[in-house]
Amino acid sequence: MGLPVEATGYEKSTVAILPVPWEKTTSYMKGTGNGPQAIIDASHQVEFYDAELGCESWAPGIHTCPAIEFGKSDAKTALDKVEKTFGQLLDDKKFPIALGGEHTLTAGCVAAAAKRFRNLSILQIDAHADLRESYDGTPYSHACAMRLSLRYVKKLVGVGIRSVSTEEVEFAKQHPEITLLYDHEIHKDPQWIQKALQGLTDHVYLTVDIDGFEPNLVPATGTPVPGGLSWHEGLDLIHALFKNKKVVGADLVELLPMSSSHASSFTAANLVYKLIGYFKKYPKG
Ligand SMILES: [Mn+2]
Repeated sequence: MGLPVEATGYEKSTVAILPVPWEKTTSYMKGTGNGPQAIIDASHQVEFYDAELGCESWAPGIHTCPAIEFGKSDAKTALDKVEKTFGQLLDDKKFPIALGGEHTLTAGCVAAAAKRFRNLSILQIDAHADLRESYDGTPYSHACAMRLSLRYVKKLVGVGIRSVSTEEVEFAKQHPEITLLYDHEIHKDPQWIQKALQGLTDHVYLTVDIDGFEPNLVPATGTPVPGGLSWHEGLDLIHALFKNKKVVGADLVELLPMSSSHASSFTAANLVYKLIGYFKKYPKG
């Protein structure tokens, strides 16, 4: 954000931004590995003062970690790296926010969080259910992100879902720990935020696939789908989440920077700052 340098040190900062430029299995448009840097670049234009919260949310500091380097790692090794790095941030009592990269990386963050917070659940904002057992011949596809993450958690709530296979719908039906709030339903249901919260435990990991939002708001993503959450619907949900639950960590994934859509990167950067603002507003032991 171009914060004063004394507000970016690791020790003092309560929030840690972790760039995770992992991209291996993107199926449609490529380039999500450039997402973290684009969000960081755009963050320099984000205003410190948050008009909704009536304060500046950065104090006492936000630390940006070096990007994880994957080299020629396979997916399993990559997830182990993500788990180790994210886990260290949790051990140091930071509120970690991973920037992707493709959705697969969530499984590494969730593995780390679940080992430290028993009874963890996931709130997923996404156009896709990501519940496939395997896709394009690999269980480590972005299309399998939640299926992988379910190994570690008790409950999962997916919101904004509007692109889903028969296999995934059947899988979700057979698993009562999964709540899918379909996009076509939430727009007619004034209770949708309540329903999302009801499906979660007290400790929550938040994963935001940027394609959960409307593609006219964020066109710069690999697999855009019509429909989705508006900016304010998304913020209302996330605000209610931080107010009512302890959010232990978060990620924002699947931004695919495009020079034709710099608004997308800026939206993502603003969203990350909103997460930080809500986190600060509702401190929980
Ligand atoms: Mn996804």
